[in-house]
Amino acid sequence: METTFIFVKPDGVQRGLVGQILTRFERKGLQVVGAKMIKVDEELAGKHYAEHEGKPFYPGLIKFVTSSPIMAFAIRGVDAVTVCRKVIGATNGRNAEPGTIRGDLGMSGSYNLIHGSDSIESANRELALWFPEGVIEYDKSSNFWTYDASDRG
Ligand code: IDP
Ligand code: MG
Repeated sequence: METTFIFVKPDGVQRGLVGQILTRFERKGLQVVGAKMIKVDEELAGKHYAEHEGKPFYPGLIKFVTSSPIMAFAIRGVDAVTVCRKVIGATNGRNAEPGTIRGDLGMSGSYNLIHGSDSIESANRELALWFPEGVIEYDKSSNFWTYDASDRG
């Protein structure tokens, strides 16, 4: 099992899409192990997006994610990092495949509804940053029918 970090960006919250977006992960069979609404400050936004500092879109990105509340989630499952990135889709909603969150719900490359960790290392770093209190540990009974225990997948 992996745990990854996602957040619904201000555009997703303002457009009333949090429920629809979370449903994508729930119906896939993933487990929510953390959830909270946050009004992000510049310090947190800067730490989260440190890899993009210096890029032309960075100032706009920080302004965007601090402009209005976000909804943060910790999501768990087998290969959760890769699976969530696939569910989310390509960065620009106009290029993202139909069936993905960005492909179905978005038209922008910056207001693209949702963030998802891009590697296990990023997930661990981002979870420590956004959920310093840790995630919620509990058994999800439906995992029994979500995964075939005999093939470890
Ligand atoms: P990702 O969210 O698909 O991982 P990244 O390349 O990590 O995409 O970029 C982080 C975020 O920065 C994007 O989700 C998007 O909101 C914004 N962004 C990325 N590239 C551009 C761009 O070229 N113009 C404007 N905003 C961008
Ligand atoms: Mg990224």
